[in-house]
Amino acid sequence: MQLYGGTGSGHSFKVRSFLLLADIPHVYHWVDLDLPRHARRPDFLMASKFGEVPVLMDDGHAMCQSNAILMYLARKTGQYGGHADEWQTVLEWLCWESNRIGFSVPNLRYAKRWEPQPVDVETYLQNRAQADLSALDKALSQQAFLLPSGLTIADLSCSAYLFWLHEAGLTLADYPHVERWLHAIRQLPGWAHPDEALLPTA
Ligand SMILES: N[C@@H](CCC(=O)N[C@@H](CS)C(=O)NCC(=O)O)C(=O)O
Repeated sequence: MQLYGGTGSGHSFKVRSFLLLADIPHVYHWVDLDLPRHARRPDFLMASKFGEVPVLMDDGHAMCQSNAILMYLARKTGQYGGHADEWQTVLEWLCWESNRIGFSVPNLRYAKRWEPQPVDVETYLQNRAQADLSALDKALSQQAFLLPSGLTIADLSCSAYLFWLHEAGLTLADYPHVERWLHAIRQLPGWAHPDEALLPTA
């Protein structure tokens, strides 16, 4: 397998962390997201339907959209998909992520770190991120991971941007169950922080 990803991209990190934790041999191709879209590496331009990272190449097929890729990997490898009767709940979390924590936290981080937004916009994003973190904290107060059986792609998806939460101006101490959950994920064999996992490889 080959993965195209970029520095600072939590969407890329979801897939990279799956491959690292599951110990799946793959080649990581770093894409320079600071370049204008048309100037990015030609193999990536060919493979990327929407011009975004991540893109996973497997058996000659190019796949995009991080949560769809996670579903593909879980089904293909039999890892991190949870029990069969948990699959519907896994999908619920993936859909929730794309519209909630995967929207609020990355956009707030982007505003705080790279491109300041009008105060009203930042307030909107901050309120939304806080609500999303509270929802996660509540779910995680009941069990160690989002699904009873243990780590699944729901956890990899929902946690991806939270390893940079401080860059969004928020503090994990306000969400103790989320903090404990992220700590547990960090301890898993093969896990690497996104700042390291998404760097160009030699
Ligand atoms: N919905 C997509 C979002 C992917 C996305 O937003 N990728 C960003 C990096 S995090 C990107 O490629 N940005 C560069 C660009 O749009 O030019 C997914 O889940 O994979």
